Amino acid sequence: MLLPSINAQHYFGGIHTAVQLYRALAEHFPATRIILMDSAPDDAALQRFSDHIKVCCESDSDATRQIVSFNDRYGRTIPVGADDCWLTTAWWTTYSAQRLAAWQQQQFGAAGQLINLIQDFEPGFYPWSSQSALALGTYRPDQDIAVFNTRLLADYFALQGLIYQHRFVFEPTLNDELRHALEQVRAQPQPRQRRMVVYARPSTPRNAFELLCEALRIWGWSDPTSARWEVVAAGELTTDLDLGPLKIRALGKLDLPAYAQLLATSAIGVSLMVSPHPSYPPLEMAAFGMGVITNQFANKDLGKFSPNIRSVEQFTPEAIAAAITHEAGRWEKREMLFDSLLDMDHPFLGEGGFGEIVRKMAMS
Ligand code: TRH
Repeated sequence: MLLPSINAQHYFGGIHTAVQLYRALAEHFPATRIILMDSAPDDAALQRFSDHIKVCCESDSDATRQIVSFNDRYGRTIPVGADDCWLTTAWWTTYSAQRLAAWQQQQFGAAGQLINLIQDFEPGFYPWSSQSALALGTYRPDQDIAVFNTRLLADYFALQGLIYQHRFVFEPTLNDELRHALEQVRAQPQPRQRRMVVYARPSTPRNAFELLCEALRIWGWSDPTSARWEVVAAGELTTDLDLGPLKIRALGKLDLPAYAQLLATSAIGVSLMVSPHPSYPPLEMAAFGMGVITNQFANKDLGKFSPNIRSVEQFTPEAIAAAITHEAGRWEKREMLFDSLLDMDHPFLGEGGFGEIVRKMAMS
């Protein structure tokens, strides 16, 4: 598997999902390695992979579970065998693996199979540019196996004319640590505060941080009850923000128990995502019984999944502010549904796992 990083600061939903698929596939391979393309693993990350050993990129090791740093790769090479198969996620890891597979073709007469775990429509992360063109170029529906994170995303690809001959689709599920925390919360519910949690990631444009701030500012100026709310930002923000009518308290990236505790005790969550993928936070917030504000995009409308989710159609600061006002009003009148999605038979709360997909892959 080629991955950007396994370090905690990069370990959000996408990388966690890739690691889960890797672990399910690893059971079917005599040896596996994780090749890290962007950041060398730190000690804490290596401890989370205690069944793997760290191997220098140039050594031809026999270890059955390896972690290889390949971030510092100028002028260096990596051993590749005829039987190596590739699992990628994030377009630049796919780009690299496709070139490694072409090298196998030249050397050994056959390229290794490539499984592309597609977790978003990545050309959309850039303006029309070299990057967007390269990202688009990594979609090879005639050659690679696609594993789509959500039916929504698979349908979006089909709408773009990208129809993979070999494709598998899964619905993501609540992370095990969060599931455990949710069970505890349901057994012993805690009082909720008049607190709003916003998913704030200024470094990932798809999470629309500027729109979020502008919507909060409009809400702050237009709704007198906003002054009673505490607004906290989870994700990446490390210093508090003064938006004028209201302040955002920065929480940075929380560990999962602290994140679960925050969701269990807060009333409203705002989590935007300019992409056909739902992203995990709106589903997690809804699972923990919060009133959630997110946005529609192309074929995505999470409002269909839960009465706890308000999915704005018009992606404007005014529309988002109006949705926040509405949810805040429901909280004041205690009209909100604080049942988790658990009662709604949503796949996000199902058992999940990649066993079924891996079995089907082995059969095809
Ligand atoms: O990996 P992500 O940044 O998102 C990716 C991309 O958005 C990609 O486009 C998407 O398709 C893919 O995931 C599935 O993660 P995301 O979805 O934003 O989820 C964040 C996760 O991080 C969530 O599971 C909870 C966790 N988290 C923390 O551990 N601490 C925190 O403080 C917060 C806010 C979240």
